[in-house]
Amino acid sequence: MANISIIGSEKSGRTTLAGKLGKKGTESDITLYNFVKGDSIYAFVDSNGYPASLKSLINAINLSDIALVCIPSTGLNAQVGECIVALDLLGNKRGIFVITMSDRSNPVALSELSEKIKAITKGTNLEKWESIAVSTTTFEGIETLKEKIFSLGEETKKENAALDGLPPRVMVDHFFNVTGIGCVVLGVVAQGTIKVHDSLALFPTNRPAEIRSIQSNDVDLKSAPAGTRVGLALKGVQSKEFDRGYMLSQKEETASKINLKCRLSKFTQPLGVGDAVHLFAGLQDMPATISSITMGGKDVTQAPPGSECSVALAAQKDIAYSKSDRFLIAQLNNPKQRLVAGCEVVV
Ligand SMILES: Nc1nc2c(ncn2[C@@H]2O[C@H](COP(=O)(O)OP(=O)(O)OP(=O)(O)O)[C@@H](O)[C@H]2O)c(=O)[nH]1
Ligand SMILES: [Mg+2]
Repeated sequence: MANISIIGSEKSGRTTLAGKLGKKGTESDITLYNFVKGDSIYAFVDSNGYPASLKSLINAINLSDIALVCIPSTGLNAQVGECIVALDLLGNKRGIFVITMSDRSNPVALSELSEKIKAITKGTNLEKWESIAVSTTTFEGIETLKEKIFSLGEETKKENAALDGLPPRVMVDHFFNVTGIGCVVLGVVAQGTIKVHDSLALFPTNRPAEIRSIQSNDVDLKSAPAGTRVGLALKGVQSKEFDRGYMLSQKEETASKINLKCRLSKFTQPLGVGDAVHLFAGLQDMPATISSITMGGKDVTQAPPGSECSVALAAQKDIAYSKSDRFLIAQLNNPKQRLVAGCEVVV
């Protein structure tokens, strides 16, 4: 199983590409497309709410191990920049730059664009990512792209296998009531292996829930390892108790006041004490206020772009998280550059 986000700028051919790579499933501000190859399932997540919704982008990235960044053959733009900053601040992802609509360009312009991509990603986590030019009308590059996705998929499978033995955690992205079954949630096993009859709890509310049944791509399973996109029927909770990003697990940290170690984007405005920001934690997101900032052990009122600092922050609701989770701080009203910082939790 591999989870792959399809992100990139507006009208860059994301949805058309998703439709060529898989079969459409659940649809909201993120839309799922599935493809089965032998015993491997590839779940694509189209960030169709982006760029209007930053949440759609961040959720698609956080739900996947591999990102396809779509860049139209006409060239780079601010939205591609924002996607690159998001991936860099979240770190540790694999991915491919997909130069879309290659039929509207020519080989010289396409190779110039892939050089430009190399130049702007230099020094980021994405500097080694390949660029592949594709067209969904002539099918140029589609097979090459698929082969590359399969090989990255094999790498992530191995990486996820190393997480199978950890305590189970499921990130929930959709939840609803099914007549005759009850509460059904969709999501990804972030770590560990879940089993039918597991007694877990829903966080941040700490409500007990038992796994009644597990499905992946409409097939019933007895257990599901890390990295599997699952549908779960649950006992003991109702779908209305859920919110996007709630975690099913044995134990999560839950707090609304959090200390974060932050790396500010080079392209952001300074971050100041008292600033109203938007916090992304896994698939959860909420308004928050910066309570204090320290740099090099000293209290400061502002942290400049590109700097590292520690931030104490008060969120509007409880957040469920674990030590290994990455957070993002954003300014949703900044038209130019919404992403402010990538953060790790200080425990
Ligand atoms: N010529 C050509 N047109 C394409 C290709 N891929 C997509 N298009 C067209 O480009 C337009 C945008 O494609 P979409 O797939 O909707 O792009 P998107 O990024 O999902 O767009 P939004 O979600 O609306 O931002 C559509 O009219 C497509 O038919 C391609 O490879 N070649
Ligand atoms: Mg679309």
